[in-house]
Amino acid sequence: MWIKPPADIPPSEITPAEIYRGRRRFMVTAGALALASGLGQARAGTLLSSLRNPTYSVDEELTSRKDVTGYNNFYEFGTEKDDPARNAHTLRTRPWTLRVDGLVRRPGTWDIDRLLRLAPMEERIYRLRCVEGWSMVIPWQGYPLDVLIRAVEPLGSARYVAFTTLADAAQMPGVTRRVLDWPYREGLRLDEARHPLTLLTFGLYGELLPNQNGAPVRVVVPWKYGFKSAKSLVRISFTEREPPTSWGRAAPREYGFYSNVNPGVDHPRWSQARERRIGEFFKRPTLMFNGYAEQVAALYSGMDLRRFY
Ligand SMILES: Nc1nc2c(c(=O)[nH]1)N[C@H]1C(S)=C(S)[C@@H](COP(=O)(O)O)O[C@H]1N2
Ligand SMILES: [Mo]
Repeated sequence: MWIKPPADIPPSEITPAEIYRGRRRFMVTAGALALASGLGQARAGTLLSSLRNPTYSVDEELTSRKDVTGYNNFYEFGTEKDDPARNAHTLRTRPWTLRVDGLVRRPGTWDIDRLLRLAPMEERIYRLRCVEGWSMVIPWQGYPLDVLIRAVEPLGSARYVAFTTLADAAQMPGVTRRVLDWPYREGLRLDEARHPLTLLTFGLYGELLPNQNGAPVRVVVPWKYGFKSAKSLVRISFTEREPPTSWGRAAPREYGFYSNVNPGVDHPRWSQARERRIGEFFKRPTLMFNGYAEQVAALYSGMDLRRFY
């Protein structure tokens, strides 16, 4: 089965996932993938067919797959950059469910393979800027979070979404250390969550997400610092009030709820004016909203971004 391209993508832009690797391999479409995962075989390395969405992709050199999957922040598996790649093999990503609840007309529990098939997989090449001062360019596979939001029908009173990620000490050695208040929690304003750039993400480099990158499902919010992009989601709740976040609770002066990439607002302990693109030597200037200002600035018109950092 081949997934029909979304109507706004010209066929000339369709790029199969195999371009990433020289090896010839079998394509696994979403249908076959569901079958494989039913048999307990879905794992990192399983190909995920997708269609490049050029409207939401940047034309910049990709960060190597080795760096994307080897230099990570995923504190549930340790605080060193190479800890997640070394330790995350213990994460079991099947079976897996995502609970969607709170202020919605259709709360429910989504099996990961049903969630995978909810919409056509798109490939989007996004910049990711970590609050620590490094950045990457990553080809993700996913579809807009708004597809799921529409499916669950938020009530008029819903103003925020709260993300909760897995915290299981049996699978995640870092959870036994109290570096953060587990489970890892994040949140977005509802209009941010519904923005077409906000991606519910299942893969990278044309394959199911490696565990260290947040398998089996994470969110990617490219105009915000990386920590807003919560990994290994188990619950999405719709709320009326701004939800608490793990980093906000750990250090409220340093990590605000918005955490938009902003070269003009420094972290209290370091400048955010420049960044090191992983794989490059010289630093480059950090762009307002990580370079996505044209698409997202309107979300914050009239807001003082020094106060709402
Ligand atoms: N559950 C969870 N999600 C998380 C983190 C984490 O420690 N735990 N780290 C965040 C940070 S600080 C960054 S920069 C990105 C890194 O994503 P990547 O490793 O896939 O590049 O994941 C974010 N999501
Ligand atoms: Mo980060």
